[in-house]
Amino acid sequence: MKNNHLVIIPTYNEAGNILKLIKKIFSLNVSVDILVIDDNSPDGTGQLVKKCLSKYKSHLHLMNREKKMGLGTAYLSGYKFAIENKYDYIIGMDADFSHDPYDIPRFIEKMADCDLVVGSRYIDGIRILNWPLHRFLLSTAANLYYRTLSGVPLTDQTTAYKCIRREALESIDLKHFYAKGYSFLFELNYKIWRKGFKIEEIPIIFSERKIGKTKLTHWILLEALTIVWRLKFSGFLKRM
Ligand SMILES: Nc1nc2c(ncn2[C@@H]2O[C@H](COP(=O)(O)OP(=O)(O)O)[C@@H](O)[C@H]2O)c(=O)[nH]1
Ligand SMILES: [Mg+2]
Repeated sequence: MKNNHLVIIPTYNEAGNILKLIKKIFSLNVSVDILVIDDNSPDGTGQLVKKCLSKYKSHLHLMNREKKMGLGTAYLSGYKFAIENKYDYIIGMDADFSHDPYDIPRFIEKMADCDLVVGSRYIDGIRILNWPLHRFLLSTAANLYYRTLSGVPLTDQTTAYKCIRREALESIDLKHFYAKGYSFLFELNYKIWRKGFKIEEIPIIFSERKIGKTKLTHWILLEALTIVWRLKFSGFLKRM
């Protein structure tokens, strides 16, 4: 029988991390299922997960997509799966251990009175380990930019570690998202906030990956710069 909550993990070239992460999550004292969304990683991440599907039976799922299509579209496919399979809470996290799996129970606990819980690296101080300075500056600038322009009251607008109630996901149109890449993370917060759902943050520690490489590209950064204007402009057109 399936569990009530689902953890979505998008992967691209995470062969050194994914099985360890799956094992760690299933060893926690929480009942969650896992969905890995792999974009045909050349390093064989998808095949590794496929081999251990039978071990975890109905609690581990794998979605294989034919090519790299961006983090945002991976999450959208995962959310559709979660809605179809009636999971209550849907947690998103990176595959590279930047997000500590031990935080999962804290997200679930906080969800008792929230619709979206966001893991923030920036409430009550800064909790980032081993990030190069340019990544930190980029993240800080992106947060300031998004908060000032959009009004979304979060200290961390771009974190992927978050937990959403299924009803909140069902209320937004998953077919119409502008962002394909990392800025999807902001677009989702923005849309849920605009619907008036209750959003809270919990502090998390983010540690830079030890295995594998980042997939952040200049294209993703360009999309991140324009997304807030596209959302604001579409809202303006709807009001006309
Ligand atoms: N399925 C899928 N996963 C992706 C894609 N891009 C990034 N990821 C995953 O998204 C997570 C965050 O990516 P990462 O490279 O660690 O970004 P960073 O932490 O910002 O440097 C990791 O689990 C990646 O494997 C993509 O295009 N498709
Ligand atoms: Mg990472």
